[in-house]
Amino acid sequence: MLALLTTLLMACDQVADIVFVPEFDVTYSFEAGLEGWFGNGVDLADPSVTWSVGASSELASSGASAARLYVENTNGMAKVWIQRAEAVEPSVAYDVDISFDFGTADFGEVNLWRILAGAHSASPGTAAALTVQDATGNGSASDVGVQWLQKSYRMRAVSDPGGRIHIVIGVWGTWETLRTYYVDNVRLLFTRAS
Ligand SMILES: [Ca+2]
Repeated sequence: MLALLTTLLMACDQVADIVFVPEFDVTYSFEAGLEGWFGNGVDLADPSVTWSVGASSELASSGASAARLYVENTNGMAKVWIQRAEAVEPSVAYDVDISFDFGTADFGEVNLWRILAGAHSASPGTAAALTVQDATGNGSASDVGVQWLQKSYRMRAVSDPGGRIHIVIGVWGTWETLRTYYVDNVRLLFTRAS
């Protein structure tokens, strides 16, 4: 029995030896501005949508400030996000883990927006290029103000010939109203796809 157990443990050790580790592991907390991220968006006309993205000390889940996204979704279809080009190896497929804290006051089951979180070979210029995730609700049935949710997504992306993968974190405005969201404690892991 002991011999069998030892064999199993050795097998486990061997499995552990071939686990792929992230090639790039970066974090952002927006303590010194947007730290290389910038605001971007699509479908911001008819009528013109007022929006802004910046570092803010209003709220934070880590440290003293976070990225703040503000959208007056007057056309009912605005998409606004923070974006950053990460430097990786050129023309390589990566599994990309995007995790972050998402501050949202959206409550209930209706009128929620959708979260955007994507890794792209080129900067997305249309709604169709975006990666849409789950709803923006904070899980409360009533208005309890901004709550921080831990979000985590995995996707595959191929870097461009210049060695860049474009990361997008934001919101898809599916309801005609104005909203403010916060993003903090971002971690990006790039693991070479096997
Ligand atoms: Ca922070």
